[in-house]
Amino acid sequence: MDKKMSKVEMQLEKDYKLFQEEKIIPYPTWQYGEIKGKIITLEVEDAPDFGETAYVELDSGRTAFISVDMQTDFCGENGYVDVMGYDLSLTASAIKPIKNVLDAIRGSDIQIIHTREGHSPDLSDAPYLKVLRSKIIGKGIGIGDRPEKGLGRLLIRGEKNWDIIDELYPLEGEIIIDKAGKGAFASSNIHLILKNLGITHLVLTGITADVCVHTIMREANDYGYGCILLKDATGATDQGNCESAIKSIKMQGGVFGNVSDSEKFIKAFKEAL
Ligand code: C5J
Repeated sequence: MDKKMSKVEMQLEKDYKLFQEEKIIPYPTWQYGEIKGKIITLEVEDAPDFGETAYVELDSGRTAFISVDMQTDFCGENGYVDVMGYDLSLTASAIKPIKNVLDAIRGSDIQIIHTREGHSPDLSDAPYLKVLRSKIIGKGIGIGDRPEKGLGRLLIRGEKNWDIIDELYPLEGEIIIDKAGKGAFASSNIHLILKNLGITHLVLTGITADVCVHTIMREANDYGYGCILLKDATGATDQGNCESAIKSIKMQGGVFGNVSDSEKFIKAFKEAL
């Protein structure tokens, strides 16, 4: 005798059929309840397979836009990334697309969240080997040290270089999450905040694509959040790593979520209004 289908199995049949007909990954109202804001239908690339296009539905009232670590230390002169000798233009390229999205969504019901990576002045919350390796690659100037022309101690909370760059500085009402790690779920209160706000989907931007953005996306994906990376609103210390990080999200039909870009997101957001 056939086994009775569970609620999840029945829903999967329905949503699979919808995807076959319309290429839409629907907002799971069966799971989260009625839409709180507006439905945003966002075009995502290379989904489910490379060369194909699909559409992901988001509830604006349950979506968080996350700008990861847009700090001087990661995209400004004499910051951490600069001291390590990397090309700053690769990480700074994310600034304009992030600003464009912020300009479009500020004042809406999408929750804006900024993260900052950093450590306490006595380095007590910094993994020792992380600090040591940074000193080695920085030829004596690593996490906790002050570069000759720098604004303060690298990646130390409260220092000017650790803070978010002026162009993207959070406005009142936007949430700032301080994290001591590359990810955020193990080293900050982000999960509590997202749960308290009823957030189900994350639109990820910021730097660096292959390190903090990817780690947060992987963590969030495992916790069941729907994640979308805006690929032009991210960057890395190495272009090849950035491209690989973006490509790896798209494997297996979207192993860590989906990929779109800032223009598509702004367009979808405006169409939803
Ligand atoms: C790094 C980050 N790359 N924000 N941090 O060390 O990605």
